[in-house]
Amino acid sequence: EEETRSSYEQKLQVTQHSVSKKLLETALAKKSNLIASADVTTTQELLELAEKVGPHIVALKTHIDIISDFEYEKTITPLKAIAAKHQFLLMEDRKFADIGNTQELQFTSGVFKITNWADFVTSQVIGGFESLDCFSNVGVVAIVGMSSKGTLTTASYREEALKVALSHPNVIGGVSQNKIPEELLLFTPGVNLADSGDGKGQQYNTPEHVFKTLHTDFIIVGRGIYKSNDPEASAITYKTEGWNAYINSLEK
Ligand code: 5IU
Repeated sequence: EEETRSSYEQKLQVTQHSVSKKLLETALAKKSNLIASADVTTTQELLELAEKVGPHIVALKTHIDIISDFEYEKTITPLKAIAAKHQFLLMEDRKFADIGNTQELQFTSGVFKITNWADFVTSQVIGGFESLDCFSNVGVVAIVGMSSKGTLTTASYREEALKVALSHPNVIGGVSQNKIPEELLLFTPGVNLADSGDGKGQQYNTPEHVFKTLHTDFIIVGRGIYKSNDPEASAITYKTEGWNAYINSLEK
């Protein structure tokens, strides 16, 4: 028998973090739990994708270090404007994995200056509790489990990772392919309606599966959207599938 899950409204009532609140409010306003992963390599592709999918997503997930022509003013300034116009958050998938001092430098310095524009970032928790202290002005999504074949995020690793995530005030949620405690938001990548893998270790599930069995809160879709001939139409499809799967997951 399936257990019930908390709704976005219920999570909104108990959450303390301003970024969780924004995510949940945006989800309810747009009837969307979709995060588009913008794994494109030029500023033009990034901005075009953001403009097309913007109305349908709660957040755009970036890997800002793969943009080959990155320039703060040319890349970030217009991206922030598109995010404000279409009301979505910026999630930098940096997956920090170092000691606190180095993570702080990676977060604030270099050309990307992530601290100035990201609403939330992903981080490994392998550096321990204090390594996350530097992210006090954003939300942190802790990497609890990975979607790739042969990942080392075993059940015992995930259990320890969750202890760090649950105890740190900057952490709003986790990335995982398994259920996590309800007080954290669950973000699930590895979602694709057409493929079961990519030949490079990625493993895909459907929105239906991740909402029903994992009680996920947000699906993360990359190639299913940006590789499609019509990214906007695909975003609408994933938004609709994701929302229907969420509604179904509320029923016992
Ligand atoms: N991503 C995963 N799996 C993980 C984690 C992150 O796929 O376990 I942690 C990222 C990698 C990529 C996006 O940026 O999510 C998924 O893209 P595709 O939908 O194109 O596979």
